[in-house]
Amino acid sequence: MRLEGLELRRVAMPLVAPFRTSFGTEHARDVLLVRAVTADAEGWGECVALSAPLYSAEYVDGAEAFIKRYIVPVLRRFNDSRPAGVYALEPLFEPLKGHPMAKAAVQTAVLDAHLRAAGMPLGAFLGAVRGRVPAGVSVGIMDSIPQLLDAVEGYLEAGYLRIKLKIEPGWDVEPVRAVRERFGDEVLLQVDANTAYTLTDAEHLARLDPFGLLLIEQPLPEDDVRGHARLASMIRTPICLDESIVSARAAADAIALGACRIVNIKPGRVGGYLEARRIHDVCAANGIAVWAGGMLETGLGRAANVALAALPGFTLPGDTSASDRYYAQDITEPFKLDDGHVAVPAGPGIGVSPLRDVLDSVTTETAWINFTGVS
Ligand code: OSB
Ligand code: MG
Repeated sequence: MRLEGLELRRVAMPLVAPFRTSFGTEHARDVLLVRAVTADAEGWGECVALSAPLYSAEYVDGAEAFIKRYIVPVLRRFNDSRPAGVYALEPLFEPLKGHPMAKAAVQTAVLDAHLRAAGMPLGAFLGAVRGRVPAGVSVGIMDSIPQLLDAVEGYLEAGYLRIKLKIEPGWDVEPVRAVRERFGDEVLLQVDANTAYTLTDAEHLARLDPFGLLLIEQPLPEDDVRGHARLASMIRTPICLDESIVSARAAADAIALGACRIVNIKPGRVGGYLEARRIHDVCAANGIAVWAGGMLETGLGRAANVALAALPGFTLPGDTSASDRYYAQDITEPFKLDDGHVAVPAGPGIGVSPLRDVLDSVTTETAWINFTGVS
C-alpha cells in the first residue's frame, strides 16, 4: 500500500494541572501528530517526545526536524519496497541512529493506516488477550503532603487501581509514608524517580523497603544498568526500569545482569509497537512482569498504549489513565474509567479518530508532505 502523503501536525494541549517530576514541570503538552495517508485509509501516530530533552535525548522540535529531513526520504523508498508492509519500515529506519520517538510516531501512523485498511484492530494485531485493562495513575511531585494526599484521595475515589508517586531526593520517604498511613497497606503503590538518585543513595532508598511498594522505577541514570543491578542487591523493593530499556536487546541485557525484576514498556522510547511487543516477549520468556508506561498522551497515543497493555505479559496496572487525568478536552472521544479499567478500542487500527473540530482548535501548525508522483 503506497503512502500518498504525511501530515505533521503540532497541537497545544493544556494540562488540567501542572505535572512535576524530578526532571521538570510540564504545564502543557506540545504534541507532534503524524497522519499517514494511503489510498485506502489514513492512520495516526502520536510522537511522545516532550518539549525539552529532560526525560530522554529527544524533544519535539528535534523529532519534527528529524522526520522531515531523514524519515521522509526513507518513506519515498518505502513506497518502492515490495511488499510494503509495516515490517519493511524497520530495516529502512535502522541505519538512522537514535530518534526512537520520531520513528515510533511514523511507524504507528503507517501501521494504523494498514490495519484500518485491513479491518484489524491494533490489539488483535499485537496479540491482546483482554478487552479492558486495569488503570493506574502517575501522581506528580507536589508542594506539600496535604496537597498530595488530596490528589491521591481523588484518584482512589475515581477508581484508579494503582498509585505511582513521582519522587526525588527530598520528596520520597515522607510522601510514601503519608500515603500508606492515610490510605493503608492494601493500596497498590509504587514510585518513579526518573534517574534522580545515585548508588550512594542506596541506604536512603532502603528506607522505602518497609512500605511494601510494588516497585521503584528508574532510580539511577539511563546508562547505569550495572548500578541498578548493584542497587537491587542492597534494597528489597523490586527495581523496574523505564529510561534504560531502549530496545529488546537492552531489556535482555538488563534482565541477564539482574538489574530489574519489572519493566515499564513505552513504545515511543523503543521505536514503536513492534519493538515494544518484542520487549514484552523477552520479558515474558524470562518471567519478568511488564506494564504499560505513558507520556501524557492524548487519546490517539493512549488508544494504542491501551491495546498494547492488553497483551498477556502486562500483569501490572499501567499508566493508562483516563483522558481527564491530563486533559479537560481530549482530541478523541475521551477514555473513561469504568470500575478502575479502561476499555481497549475495538475498531480497526488504533480504534479511535480525532474529533475534527477539537483537533483543528488546538492545532498550532500543519505541514503536508506529498509522496504522489515521486518515487
Ligand atoms: O517516567 O513514566 C515516566 C510522564 C512523562 C515522562 C516520563 C514519565 C511520565 C509519567 C506519566 O510518569 C505517565 C502517564 O500517565 O502518561
Ligand atoms: Mg518512568
